[in-house]
Amino acid sequence: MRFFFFIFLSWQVVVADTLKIEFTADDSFSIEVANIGVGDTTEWLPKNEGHNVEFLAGPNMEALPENSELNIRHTITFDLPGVYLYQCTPHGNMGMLGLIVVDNNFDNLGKIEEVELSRVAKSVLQRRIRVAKSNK
Ligand SMILES: [Cu+2]
Repeated sequence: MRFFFFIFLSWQVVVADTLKIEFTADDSFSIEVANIGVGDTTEWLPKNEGHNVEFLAGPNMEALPENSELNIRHTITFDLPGVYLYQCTPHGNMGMLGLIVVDNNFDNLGKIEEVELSRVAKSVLQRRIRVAKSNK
């Protein structure tokens, strides 16, 4: 389900979305690649146990979004355009990772591809990147 918040700025209307992503029973995120806009929020829901959200890279490497503890609801609002890579800490090596692309901005893709990952996770990441680009 999506919630819309309307903000009226003199003559234009900005719509901020909340995207809900669940931890699935088969150790994955229900939405693996999310293309969102600046100011949109992503909310991870602990529908299944044993998972969390850990950010590995983003457009500002000095200030990545917060990680979450296991089994809790987690909400992040994305104000900076770019690509964000996150994983589930216990299952990242098995490829439980996701991408958030804010504003279709791929400027920091090089940094994303430099993140050290297991072989499985690396190939999963390459698939996610292809999907992200095709969603553009
Ligand atoms: Cu997990």
